[in-house]
Amino acid sequence: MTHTSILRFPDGFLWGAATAAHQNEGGNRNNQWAAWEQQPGRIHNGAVAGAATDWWNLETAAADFDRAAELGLNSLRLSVEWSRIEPEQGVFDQTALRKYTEMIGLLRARGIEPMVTLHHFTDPLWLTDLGAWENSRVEGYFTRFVARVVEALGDQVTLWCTINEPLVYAYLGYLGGYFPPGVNDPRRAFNVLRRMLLAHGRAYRTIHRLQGNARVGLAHNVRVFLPGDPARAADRYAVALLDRIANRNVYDAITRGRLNPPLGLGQQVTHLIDACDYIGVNYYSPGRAAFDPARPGQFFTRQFLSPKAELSDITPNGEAYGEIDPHGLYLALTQAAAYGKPLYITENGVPDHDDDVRPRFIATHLAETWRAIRDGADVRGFYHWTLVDNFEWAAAWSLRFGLFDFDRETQTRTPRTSAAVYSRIAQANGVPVNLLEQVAPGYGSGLDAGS
Ligand code: IFM
Repeated sequence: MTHTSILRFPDGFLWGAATAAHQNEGGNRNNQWAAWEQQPGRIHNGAVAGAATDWWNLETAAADFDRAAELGLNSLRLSVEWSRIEPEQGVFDQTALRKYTEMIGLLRARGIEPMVTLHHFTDPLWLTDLGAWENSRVEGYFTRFVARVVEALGDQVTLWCTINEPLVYAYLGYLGGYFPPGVNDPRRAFNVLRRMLLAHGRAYRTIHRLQGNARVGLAHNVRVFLPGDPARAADRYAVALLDRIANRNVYDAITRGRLNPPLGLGQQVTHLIDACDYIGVNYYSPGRAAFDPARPGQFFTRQFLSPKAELSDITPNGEAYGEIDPHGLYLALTQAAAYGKPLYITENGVPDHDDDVRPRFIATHLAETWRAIRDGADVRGFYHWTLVDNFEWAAAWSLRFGLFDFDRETQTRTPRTSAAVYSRIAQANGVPVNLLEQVAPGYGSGLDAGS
């Protein structure tokens, strides 16, 4: 492998950044997160999303889209805010829909293909009052909303992501109590997750009914589990079990239509069979797992961070956000690829306030992506989380994921070194080996890159 060589990606590959409405728009007051932010003790330092990165002001959004275009990005993942579009049950706000049409137009005008997420953690308050995703009618409510969005934006959007990280929504909200509604009840968590997957299937069918050339998937937060002690059979069992619950159950649902325990009894749901055109992989870090007989509530498993691993920034609960392990992305991609669908890496990134890890993080995760493509995974795009530091839910502004540093007081954006690194990769449609060598010395050895 020479230093002029490149880990080349397929033609037409989408190089993007991922964002979300509540984390970027500002001024969202009619959803359950805005309400949650008002409750003492819920959000780090009592912070709120507030003006966020001010994207509801289209001039600010346009300036950030310019930044993305200047980096050489040809795609951007963003979400639409249900509570703006349907502020009251059954009442649709045409002004909000028009504004999203304009926002998407700003992307298109810059040669940036939008990937639009239809649900990214936030629910309108009217839905919260009705029990949110525990209400048996939620599939119908969601599908009606989705149809309105597709009718309004369908001229400009064909790449859709129905729901972002249903597992995170269900488990952090109904198992950990870390997200609203702050419940801790496994039965309710599984019920919510099942309804989200069913709603995904309905949304998939609805979008295709309205738009023949749509490409529809969901974004799954993949947890790659590694055994605490690989030599211990019980730890390997813990890994297999958690992998089934956290990953395979979701893939089985949206490709084979199967609802496996604890989501169901293995029944096949017709509208979920083959209900995705791609699988969206959100990968951040792997999880270590060990068998633990003292934890029946956690399926007799314990998850932990390895003291030997490299760790990312610390979250407000005092633990690192996660381990840094690029090879985990390779494992995530090859596992998902086995379901026979194209893949998009709908999120990958790292909280790293001083940007000393991110340049290497980006280059090595993309080297592993290249390796997965070489080994047969049909990966079509990569979305770095995120463009500009944004509101990181319960951790608020304490975790910084952006290619651009963001000063909340002044709304100033400053490019980080990692923005230049990602830009070089996007513009080259691949990872230049000399860049990889520069940011991650030695990482490329053993890769057969060609020139
Ligand atoms: O900020 C979140 C995003 O909303 C969903 N995926 C993980 C990101 C970083 O934690």
